[in-house]
Amino acid sequence: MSSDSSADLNADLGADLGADLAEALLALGGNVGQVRETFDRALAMLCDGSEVRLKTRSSDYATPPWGLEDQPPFVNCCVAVETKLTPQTLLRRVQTVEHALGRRRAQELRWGPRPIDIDILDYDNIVLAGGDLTLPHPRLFERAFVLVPLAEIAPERVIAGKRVRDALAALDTAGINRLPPRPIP
Ligand code: A4P
Ligand code: MG
Repeated sequence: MSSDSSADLNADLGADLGADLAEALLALGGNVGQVRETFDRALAMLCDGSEVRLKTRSSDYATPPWGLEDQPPFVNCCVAVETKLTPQTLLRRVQTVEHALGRRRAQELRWGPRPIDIDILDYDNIVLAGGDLTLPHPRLFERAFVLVPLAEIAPERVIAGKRVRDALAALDTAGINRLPPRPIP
């Protein structure tokens, strides 16, 4: 490193990021606390601009609870990021962020209430199964709360042979509503 100034450090990290970049699609959801603010914090923690860079963020959507219906509505969004992390390292990073923002898996019901959940939907079309990471996300195509925001940012993307907008057309989107942008504080 040629200099110890933080500006130069960031410039060097930015240059590194350009080397071997993958694109990952992530789904964020939550229904406990101020979820939209939690999304902002999650993305600020996750997308440090060096190892993970935010490319596109969908609108936030209010969505009816899926899987376990007797719980408050969720807020969901999707993002595209560029990263030089491996898929497994990205998974550890998102789980660290979830934990920092109050998610406690051991105390949750499956598909139950949570302050934040971050799923990796796709990572450069890699197929993985059997370990602690399945790619693409196995329940992606069952979930309008994922496909509605994903279709906003990547309608033509083909994942596991299915175009996102076509997969969305096969699902019931009743009750899913785009939330207006929040005023800038
Ligand atoms: N894991 C494997 N593959 C992946 C991947 N591609 N991305 C493993 C992320 N994690 C992956 O995760 C359990 C384990 O899955 C992790 O340890 C990781 O090693 P989890 O987040 O605790 O999973 P879960 O909640 O039990 O199940 P699942 O199917 O991921 O469900 P969700 O999506 O987390 O369900 N309704 C609405 N409207 N909106 C929602 O956001 N969310 C849920 C939670 C239920 N209903 C919802 C929503
Ligand atoms: Mg999950």
